[in-house]
Amino acid sequence: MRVDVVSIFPSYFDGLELSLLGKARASGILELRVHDLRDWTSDRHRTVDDTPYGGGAGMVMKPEPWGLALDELTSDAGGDAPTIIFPSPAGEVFRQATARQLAVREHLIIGCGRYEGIDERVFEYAATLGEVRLMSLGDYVLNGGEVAAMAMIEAVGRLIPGVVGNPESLVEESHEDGLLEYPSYTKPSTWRERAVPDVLLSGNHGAIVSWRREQQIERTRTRRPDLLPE
Ligand code: 6GU
Repeated sequence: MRVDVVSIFPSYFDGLELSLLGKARASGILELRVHDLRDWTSDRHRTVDDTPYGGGAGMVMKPEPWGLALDELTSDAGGDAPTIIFPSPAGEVFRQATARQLAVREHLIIGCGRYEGIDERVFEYAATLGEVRLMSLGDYVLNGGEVAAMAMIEAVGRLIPGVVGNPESLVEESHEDGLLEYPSYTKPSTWRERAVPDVLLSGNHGAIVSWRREQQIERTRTRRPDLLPE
């Protein structure tokens, strides 16, 4: 998979050189390229923003650098049209199901906005070049798309075959089956007067499977009732 990220703070993405995603990049499973939006400006100050038409607080990202960036990053016309993601608190919520959809795409482009947002015409123009999706991490406000983009890249990247060493560890996770994950324990069997639940030491595999399932349901009911059917 190829992922192009466009940002005015490319060094945010340095962290994606670490750990599993870093290995996936080194091995070529994931081709992640981070670009500086200012490379597509032509004025002396490398300007990417301007005041909003109609007035109001803050600045809006100018369309011209975004247009040139999108043209360049979509110009090698081979394969399917890319999916173009704009992290935005005004977008649809990014979920595990979203990550699964995106993990089978050949080419993702992620455009990170700052300030009060990007000129609306950029989204219309991007829709002529690929499938556009505005995506939010949840109902709170970040200063820009970078942190959200990193979360999305990690959630999608780990679903690409070969990125996570043991594919079984992908199925037994929170959100993969619509429930929260069951609690985990390791040695010692008693720590600071707290014992590991007996069932996990019983060797009774069937009992362990049902206990874990009950735990998943109970945790989901108390912590995330919104995930359960009516
Ligand atoms: Cl994707 N962007 C910003 N700026 N804030 C957010 C968000 C995205 N998701 C949640 N809050």
